[in-house]
Amino acid sequence: MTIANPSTDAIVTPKQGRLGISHSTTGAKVDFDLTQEQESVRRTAKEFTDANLVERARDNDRNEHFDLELVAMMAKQGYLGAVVPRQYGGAGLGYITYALLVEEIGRGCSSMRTVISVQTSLVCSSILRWGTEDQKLAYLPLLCSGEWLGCFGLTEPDTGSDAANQKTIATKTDGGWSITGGKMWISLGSNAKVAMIFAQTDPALGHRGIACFLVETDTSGFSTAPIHHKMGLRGCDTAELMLDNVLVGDDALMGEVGDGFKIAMSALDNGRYSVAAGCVGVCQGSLEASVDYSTKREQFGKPIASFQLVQQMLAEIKVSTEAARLLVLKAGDLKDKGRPSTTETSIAKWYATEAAVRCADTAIQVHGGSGYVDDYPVERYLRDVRVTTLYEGTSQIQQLIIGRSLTGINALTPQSD
Ligand code: COS
Repeated sequence: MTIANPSTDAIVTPKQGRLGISHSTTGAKVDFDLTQEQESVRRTAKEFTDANLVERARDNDRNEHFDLELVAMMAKQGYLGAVVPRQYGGAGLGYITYALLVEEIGRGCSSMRTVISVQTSLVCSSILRWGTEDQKLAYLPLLCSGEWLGCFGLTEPDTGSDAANQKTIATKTDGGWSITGGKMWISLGSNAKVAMIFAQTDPALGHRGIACFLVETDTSGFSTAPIHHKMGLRGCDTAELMLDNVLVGDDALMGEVGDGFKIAMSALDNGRYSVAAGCVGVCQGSLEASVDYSTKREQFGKPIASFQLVQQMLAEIKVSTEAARLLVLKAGDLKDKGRPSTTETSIAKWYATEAAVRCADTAIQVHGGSGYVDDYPVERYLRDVRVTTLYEGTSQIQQLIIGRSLTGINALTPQSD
């Protein structure tokens, strides 16, 4: 998809409007066709997903197995460094193209999609934007190739939505820092070789005292514990991180002391985008499974798809899928143009994650009793996707970001009379 604006070359002229929509020559022009590269990446990701992820997703879910072989296969496809420039070992894709591939992976397996979201959008994108040249050269090739996994250590046992309230402390030493604290609900935490660790350097400074460190997880004092019995994402590694006087050099600092909160927020602008794209995949998967099932399953002597109330459910899933996809691609267009996209990303994340929960739930309704067991993917879709309205910022946090952009009022800070 290419979305043009008046300041760039016209992609669709009024006479050429492929959708039969004519715009004035001074208005915005929208072209819903994919470029050849986008179409090719999407098709390859679809084939990869159908050939590899779909089949293994159920067993990995049943066995709570974090499938490192699949992770290596995704790395080989270039999916772990998709938006990283080639000079650092990435695939150099744009954000719209990235969303298309994340959607396909998300349709197959949200656990594997989470690997891409964390590795590519949270960790690689942050190093790319905030890292020194040495840090980029040291870590990006290892992360893009999948040789190393990375994780994002922001959330703590007592620090979720209020991300500025970091209890992990970094204390200055001679030539480096000592970090002590704990992180919670960290995707890839048990397997990561490098962790982005956010820590407070001076509590009096609030969010302006937070720093971000690239901590290699084999450093003395760093330990992890896996988290089991999750509702979904059972094929993904989720862990708790413990840091007990972990000593790192000054060269582990990313950005300046005090940049940590901005690093976290900019990382989440990218992470939320990929979560939203993956949720479009779950919507699409729910749609395909429901159409397939309802056209084959017969009741009262005819396919259940012939009943109006079933068609209504299919239509609801379809419209939610299309709307979610367009919101993701709109945010991606801004990212590709290097424009601010925080609000549009929150809009896409809020809508797409809630839509995915709704679509998966409706798909179970279409499947009836069969949808309640894992012979079909829809019950896993629902369990896997339920966390997406919680992680990387709850739906309520996205709504507050949107509300603030509309009103200029930060609902989280005390208002003066
Ligand atoms: N990119 C870069 N910088 C950003 C930013 C963004 N998207 N959003 C905010 N900032 C900066 C602001 O510019 C401000 O900078 P200054 O110190 O120079 O003024 C600073 O960060 C503080 O911003 P703000 O006042 O908006 O912070 P709030 O404390 O009001 O918090 C929310 C904002 C609630 C949006 C934030 O805490 C948040 O996203 N919380 C959810 C955390 C989350 O998603 N956790 C899940 C972790 S991963 S599972």
